[in-house]
Amino acid sequence: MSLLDIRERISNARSVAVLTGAGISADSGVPTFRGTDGLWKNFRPEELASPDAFERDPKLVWEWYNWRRELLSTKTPNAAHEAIVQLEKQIENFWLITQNVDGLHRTAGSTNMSEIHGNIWKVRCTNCGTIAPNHDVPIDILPHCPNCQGLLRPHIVWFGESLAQEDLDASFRALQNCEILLIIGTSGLVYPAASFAPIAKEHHAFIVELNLDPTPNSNLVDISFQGRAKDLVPLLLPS
Ligand code: BJW
Ligand code: ZN
Repeated sequence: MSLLDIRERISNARSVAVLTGAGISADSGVPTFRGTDGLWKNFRPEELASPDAFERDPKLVWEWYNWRRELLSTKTPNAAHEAIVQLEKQIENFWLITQNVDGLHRTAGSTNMSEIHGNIWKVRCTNCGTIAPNHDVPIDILPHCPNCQGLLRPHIVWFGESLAQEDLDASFRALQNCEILLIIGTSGLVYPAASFAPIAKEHHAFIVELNLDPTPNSNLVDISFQGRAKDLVPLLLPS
């Protein structure tokens, strides 16, 4: 089966879900998590993206986020992000589930979406829970809540933390109802997103994976294409 066949299937589908990971933003120059260019000062992301790390050393964790915010502020969506916006416009029932916190899907114009791991351009008060947009580059370290002076943290889901129930509900709804699931640029290692392909399969979705390399999902999906997201995703757009 070729990409052209998949395009044909998509053009006839009434419901499509898309799951994206860091690979889609790699084509915009954003480092992936498990690639070596994702390292900062020799820390692995797993060492910094946790509530324990923030409790131990909030300044260090905020410095890491400042490094990433600075880098991201120079990046723009690529052809793959843009193709997904077009899919949303053309498919009757469309839902994008992204693990990315970089906000590039939103910048590109996607709206029917769940950012299941949060967004690096939002902050949350550790005291009163208020969530607010924040685009400061760099952000003042340590940032405090204008309402209650509590310490602000990134509005991001760290390891060991639960995803927002409304994001899980919207994701499960999309996975259970889609005719086609596209999985783009994720290593498929992090839960609960790692269980999304099996859920869609149980509900008889046709699953297509697009990734530079094979992943744990490759054996489960109906078809897997190897290549760059920015080259492959635009080829799936119904003409
Ligand atoms: C290209 C490309 C190009 C490159 N084109 N492709 C069940 C079993 C075992 C463990 C658990 C479990 N349930 C929960 C856990 C614990 C944990 C977990 O999954 N651990 C695993 C590592 C085993 N999960 C959690 O803690 C989650 N919480 C949760 O489940 O709560 C309930 C609970 C808690 C505890 C126990 C049990 C239940 C929360 C997970 C939140 C993860 N958040 C992160 C960090 C955010 C920090 C930040 O950004 O600031 O989100 S982890 C990190 O990985 C980030 C990403 O969104 C996520 C996924 O990574 P992704 O996107 O797949 O990137 P990479 O780098 O891994 O892969 C890139 C891919 O792109 C590669 O495949 C490349 O080939 C490809 N690629 N260039 C196309 N140009
Ligand atoms: Zn507050």
